[in-house]
Amino acid sequence: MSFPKGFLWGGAVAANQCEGAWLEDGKQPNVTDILVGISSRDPGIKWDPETEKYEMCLDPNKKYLSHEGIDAYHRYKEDLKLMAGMGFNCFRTSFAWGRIFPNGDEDTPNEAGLAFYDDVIDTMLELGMEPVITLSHYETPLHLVTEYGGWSNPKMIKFWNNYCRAVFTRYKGKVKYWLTFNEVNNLLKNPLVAGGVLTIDHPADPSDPIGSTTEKDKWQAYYNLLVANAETVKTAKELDPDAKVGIMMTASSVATYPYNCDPDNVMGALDAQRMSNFYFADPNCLGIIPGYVKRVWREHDCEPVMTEEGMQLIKDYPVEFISFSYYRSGTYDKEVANGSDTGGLTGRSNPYLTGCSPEPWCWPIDPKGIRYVLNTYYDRYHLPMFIVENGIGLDENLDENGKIDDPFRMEYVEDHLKYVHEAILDGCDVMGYLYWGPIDVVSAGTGEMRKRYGFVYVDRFNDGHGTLERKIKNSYYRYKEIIESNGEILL
Ligand code: BGP
Repeated sequence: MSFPKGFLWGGAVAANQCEGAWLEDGKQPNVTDILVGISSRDPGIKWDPETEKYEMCLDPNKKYLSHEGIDAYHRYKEDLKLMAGMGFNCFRTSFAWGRIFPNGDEDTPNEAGLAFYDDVIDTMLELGMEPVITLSHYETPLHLVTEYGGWSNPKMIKFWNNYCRAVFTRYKGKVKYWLTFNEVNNLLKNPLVAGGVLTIDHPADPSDPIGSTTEKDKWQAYYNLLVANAETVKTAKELDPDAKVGIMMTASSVATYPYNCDPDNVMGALDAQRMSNFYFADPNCLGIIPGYVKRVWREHDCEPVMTEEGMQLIKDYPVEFISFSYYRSGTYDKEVANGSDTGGLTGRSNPYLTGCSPEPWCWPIDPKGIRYVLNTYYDRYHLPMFIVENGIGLDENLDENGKIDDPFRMEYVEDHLKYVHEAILDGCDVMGYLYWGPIDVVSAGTGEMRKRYGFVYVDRFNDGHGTLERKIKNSYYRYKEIIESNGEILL
């Protein structure tokens, strides 16, 4: 039994990490534009005591590489051709919300933004690639953050619906797969990035906008995002019945293993899975707010304001598939504080895993974890699953012949695909596999170019210099072979 017929093979990027052109053709800043990387705790905004508002104030000593990205805004045709050259039948990118609704609260969209995406989508279709579009890959327009406080404000639901209606109407019959919010379950860990959440009304400490976010703000954003997800499904059904809407989760936290069989660690691992993962997927896949979430609300006095209408929407409009990123697993040990980064949770290092990505990132490599994630989600939700991010970031330079040989990357991919196949044999319904960053892009976490995921190299460096020339790495040919054989050559 091989990979299913019609399996979606390809890669994924995000507008904010590749397009650049951050203020071109009417686009206004989004939340990632004020951060060097999303792990930064120091956003480029400043509290103005006169207006009592946050204003954008970028640090002139920092390099915001994402502002130019890899200039995909002007080079997307060349890039998409390179992707199609690997035989991709599918490609995921995001729409920068702020290109289409620059401030987010306008009534009508920016035609220039839509015109850009018209051509991106048409080019993908001409090249035989099914577009998969993330509606917001950490791309809340900054105005919605500084003016409304982001997703803790229920007005966001209306702005979001307006945006969804505009793009679902425009791309009806062209875009079938829509992902709502990238890694939405990062909300509790990174509320500014994942939910644009900012306390704009008398923050506890205006010089620490992130630290000022309260539990109540976060949980209100949680509820509003659940309603928005459900509304997205409803709107899509109404405007384009063939379209499918999926939730997008960072699933590495599903693979949080108890460090040992101490019952505290077993329960601690379950808690970590729930509060970093299932707390979001349960409502949007099952239509219920789980008891363990309500317990937190009770015990920490942070229950959000909810309406009957909102709860009904959540119940009536579950998502149609689960998409997710998976990079690595983690462990839970009660003796060690559980941190996190873009790869997922970081606990005590797992002595059974020997490989990891190079320094300074050192993400442990656990291909079996992807089988565990797929089975766990499938047992719980019985929904089709779409792997929309998996990959490895390496520090790479051209060799003396101007080439890059990257067998390590392919070892990572092949090992993960073998366990995806195992999960398919287990009975999991897997729609496809999209490699993260098939062309080098700016890293989400640290905002650097040095961490390269691509099958295609881009000549740009951490200090911002570079010709932006694209060069094919050796892995490009191997991934092509895998796709051509529909994965058969791995089995
Ligand atoms: C995910 C994000 C991506 C991405 C990836 C790798 O969390 O959805 O945007 O970049 O992680 O992370 P990084 O770029 O920090 O290596």
